[in-house]
Amino acid sequence: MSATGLPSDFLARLDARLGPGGLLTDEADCAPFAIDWRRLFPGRAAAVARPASTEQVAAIVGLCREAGVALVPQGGHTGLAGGATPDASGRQIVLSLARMNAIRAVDPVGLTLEVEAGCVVQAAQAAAEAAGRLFPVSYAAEGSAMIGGMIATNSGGINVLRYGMTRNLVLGLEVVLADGSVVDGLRALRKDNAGYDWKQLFIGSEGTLGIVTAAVLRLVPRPRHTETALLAVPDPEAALRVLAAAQDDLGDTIQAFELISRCSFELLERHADMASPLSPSPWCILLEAGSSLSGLRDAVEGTLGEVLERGDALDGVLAESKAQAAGLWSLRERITECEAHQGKSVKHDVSVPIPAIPAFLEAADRALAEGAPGTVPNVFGHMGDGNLHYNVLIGAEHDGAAINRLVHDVVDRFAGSISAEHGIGQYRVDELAHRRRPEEMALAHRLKRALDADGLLNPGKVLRT
Ligand code: 2HG
Ligand code: ZN
Repeated sequence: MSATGLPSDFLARLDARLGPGGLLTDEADCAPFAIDWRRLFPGRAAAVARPASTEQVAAIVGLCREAGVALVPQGGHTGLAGGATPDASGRQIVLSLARMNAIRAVDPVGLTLEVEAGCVVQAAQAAAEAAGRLFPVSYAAEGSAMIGGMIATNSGGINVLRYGMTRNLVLGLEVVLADGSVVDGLRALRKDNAGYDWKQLFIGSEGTLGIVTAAVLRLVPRPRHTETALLAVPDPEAALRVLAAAQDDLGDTIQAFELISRCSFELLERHADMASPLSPSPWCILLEAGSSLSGLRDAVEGTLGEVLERGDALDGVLAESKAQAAGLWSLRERITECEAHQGKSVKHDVSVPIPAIPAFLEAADRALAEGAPGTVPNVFGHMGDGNLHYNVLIGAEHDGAAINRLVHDVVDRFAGSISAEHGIGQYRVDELAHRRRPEEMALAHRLKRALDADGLLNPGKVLRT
């Protein structure tokens, strides 16, 4: 054993297998990989392995297995649940997939894209766009987030109501298992019922069952016309009526329907000097529709006219240009960053049945006012798919874990989920165990044991091991 507590020649063997630049061991070099974006889960890594190929990933997993060393897979380092950072023992290895960033193939007719796990989400979008197609997973962190992390967390984003979660957009996967074997399921097929659909096990498993090294993603036709509108609404009930009107008039051309509270706009004003083009209102909706058929603008204008006339919307703006649409989107996308500048917050990534959103918000606000006076809800999110970020701004005197439980109790009353799109990571690991039925947790532990008997893949994430 060496001073690190790892077998003495272990790091040298990793280094030899990875080649020049493949292994970081210096504490200062490893430090940025050992803490999450929110800086809530500081850890310490024995080393950071940066493989450049699937074979190297398999070799590293094999060496870690022989030495009994745990591995923490990491992508773009944008997760909000501490799912990709090591613990504080200094005995875990971070496996960064960043060097495996190739775009291997684009098929604009078959509508598929094959990429490696370290490809940045925005680069995958750009490759689809260059082929005249759309890769529809989109969120504020897309400029850094990587495909491997997107798949490992089954991430959502702003287009889920039209195109589904990441799970709906993965056709094939290549995975390295805990025993170092490589399972190649990189099939570009729409229909494939030949046996178990095993890839689903790995999507959303946060690197605890296997390491995603490459994927075949589903592309969609790129809508020729896109219309983006910001609407001021008096309350969440009115927002629901706007959603119903948009569903009636615009059908499945609606691709985003985001709810933004007044508090979020205040944070944007304070920390990014960004102002809404509309006069202040308790809530806003950012709506986007897309179609390749003509007539979309008329249809969107019709919907806006109707909801304004009925008083469900108080004010509204329909973007006149791509630049104006991008400006509206940047208001929505910069909320997270402004919330971080504000100070401490307790994040909630919840979903409830869509019609229950107004009652959920009322109940959560009440629970907070009674149970944690002095806190302020900063609510925004993907109303069109039922997923809200009911984040709570807190002071030093507040107990974050208690606020978490308080809000999740309300989520339970509405038969919702405590993790809609960010995953469990370390942040929600106890809450998951507490809230899921024992049979579901027992099944999860059986899957974990079956695929990672020694518990070396991302231990302590999703499940307490
Ligand atoms: C979003 O919807 C992201 O912008 C981040 O999921 C949410 O900061 C958050 O809580
Ligand atoms: Zn979100």
